[in-house]
Amino acid sequence: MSLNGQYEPSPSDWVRDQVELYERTGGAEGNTLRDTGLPVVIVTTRGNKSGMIRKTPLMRVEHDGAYALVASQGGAPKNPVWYYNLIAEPESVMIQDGPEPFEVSVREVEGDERAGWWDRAVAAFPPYAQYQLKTERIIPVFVATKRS
Ligand code: F42
Repeated sequence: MSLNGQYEPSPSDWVRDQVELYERTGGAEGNTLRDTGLPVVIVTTRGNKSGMIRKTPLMRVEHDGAYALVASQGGAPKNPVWYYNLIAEPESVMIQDGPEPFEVSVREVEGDERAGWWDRAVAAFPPYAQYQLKTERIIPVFVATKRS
């Protein structure tokens, strides 16, 4: 399913501004989490209630061309709501990791597969480990693979 439609920016200014900078520069700027130097990607989903196009910066966790999307939300008790967009339409997702976005399929991973991707995620962004200690919620991990 293609992802055209009306874009609804995040209500969070810093998130909206990061998406705008990343897209305007083709990923040359706005491509790290603030001044950490740690890379981010932009994930596009469709709102599962509104149908609006949503764009969410996430830490870049890549391995062999696949990506982990970690619904950490800073270790908050509840999932970020983009989680429900991925669950609703796992085939209507795009990732931008550089100049051009590409279509991906996503699936939530469990067990050993999740554990392997969790290790990669923590290696890419160590605060994930702290976030998991902060909450009873098992932080969901999706794996995104490019759609041919
Ligand atoms: N968040 C993470 O969870 N993991 C990361 O690795 C991560 C990295 C990161 C790097 C840079 C950066 O700038 C932000 C980063 N964030 C990371 C924060 C991330 O970009 C999101 O802001 C955060 O995860 C919260 O996501 P959220 O989807 O809960 O955002 C809320 C604030 C939001 O946008 N709400 C909208 C609103 O109007 O209140 C609605 C969004 C939406 O998708 N609505 C759906 C719809 O139908 O339109 C309905 C969703 C539902 O089922 O309720």
